[in-house]
Amino acid sequence: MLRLSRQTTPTGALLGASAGDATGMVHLGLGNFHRAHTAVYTAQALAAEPGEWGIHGFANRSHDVVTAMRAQDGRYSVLELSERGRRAAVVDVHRGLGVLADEPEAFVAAVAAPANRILTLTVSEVGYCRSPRNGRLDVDDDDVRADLADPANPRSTIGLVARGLAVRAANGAPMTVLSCDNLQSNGHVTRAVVTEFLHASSAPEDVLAFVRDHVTFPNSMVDRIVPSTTSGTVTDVGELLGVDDRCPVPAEEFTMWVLEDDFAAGRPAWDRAGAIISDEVEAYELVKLRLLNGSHSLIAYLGILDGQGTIADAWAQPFVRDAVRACITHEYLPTIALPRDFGVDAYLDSLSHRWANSALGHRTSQVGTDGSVKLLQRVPEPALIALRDGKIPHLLALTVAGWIVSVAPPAGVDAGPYAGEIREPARDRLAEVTRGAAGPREHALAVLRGGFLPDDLVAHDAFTDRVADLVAVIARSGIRAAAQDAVDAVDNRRVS
Ligand code: CS2
Repeated sequence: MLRLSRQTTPTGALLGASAGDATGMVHLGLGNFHRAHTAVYTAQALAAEPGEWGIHGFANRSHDVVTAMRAQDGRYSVLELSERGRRAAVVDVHRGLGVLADEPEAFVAAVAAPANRILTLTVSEVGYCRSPRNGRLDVDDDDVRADLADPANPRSTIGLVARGLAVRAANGAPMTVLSCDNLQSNGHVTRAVVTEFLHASSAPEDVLAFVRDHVTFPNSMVDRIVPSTTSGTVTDVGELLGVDDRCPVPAEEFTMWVLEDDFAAGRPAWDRAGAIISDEVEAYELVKLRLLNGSHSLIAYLGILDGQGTIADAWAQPFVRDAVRACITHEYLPTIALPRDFGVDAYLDSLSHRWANSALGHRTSQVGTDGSVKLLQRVPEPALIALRDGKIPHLLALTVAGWIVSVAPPAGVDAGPYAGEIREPARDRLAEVTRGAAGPREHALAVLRGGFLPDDLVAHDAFTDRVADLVAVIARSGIRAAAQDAVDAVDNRRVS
């Protein structure tokens, strides 16, 4: 079979339009999410309204996608998987490719180049270099510390973005930095950590003024479930398009993007590609981060501890549905001011369908990955709202307990066959703080007091005790018993 390229792309298989030769955007984080989301919206926007918006994309460390895309004239396909069938189309909007770890100076130069007017980021929650304890720039992180001492040779994401903007300040061309990660107020957060970095590294006043006055950081809510690529993805694309694509991206059909219209130097016509321009982005973010992502984490950890390899298999278990529904009804929904005219019942229905999509093969371990950082966006705020209202958030406590047992099982507890697939950056530190714990309760308390969660949440004994109890129930009687215990307790939630 011929390799995918400009010449071999089948007629009619192009998604939206190709970008022109010039770049207008830089993107950091060339993983599957970007390639099935922002890049797809860009291809469709270019079909609606041409413009110089080719993307110069940088992978963080891995060469795999860059090597494969280079061999395919920058092209790859998106494979949509639903219960109704499969569909593939080719995306062609990347006009420069690089690996950040190999050539950070090329990234800095691309950010500084006036022709590039938007920097988009999908660096995951981990990339924002924030302290789990207070959400500010994590000056205890080794890379951040090194970058603050030598800001001209950065290696952390925020150090690199700050460096790019500092160099750009010399030409003064306005720019937009657009976070496409699952963080509450992702634009505000990005501005805050970049600005903190510039101050802490003693950036000159003209750089600070440039970033303050000429760089915008719109908030955006991004949504599309995008699993990892497998050999099955390559085979499916081969069957559908008749070409050999070595870096296709599987994705669900559903896609959503809500953006604040705060662009310093223009943007592609993403609204004509279905993106929603709104002044209520933060409300959409809350809906998505809690109802989808928070529930997703609960499904993932309950599933992992129940021996379920995929989200669809986990969601098929009645005990998982009961726990997630209780969590949404009693612990997430009461904490959200919904956007105007938002149809919450239809949204919850669509979530249920999306999680049930067994064609996707979305792994519980993928959603369980990076829990120490992802949960911070999902659990502490709603938990604090309940606690301040005198209620114990039992299902949020269960989410944390599930994470602890999945990534750092107490002695004698078997977390099942899928727990080992989870990538967890805090694994070593978790093992360190729990070493020698007298039992599952003490084990859990050691994690809770180990600096992994915000100080103001850990200060609530009602919460830490409940998490510790649930870890003990999981250790003694299994995850189903713990989920039942948490669901039974919701009717009786007052802190005694
Ligand atoms: C998931 C998200 O891995 C996770 O934590 O909750 O990646 C989720 O699939 C996307 O945010 C959906 O938009």
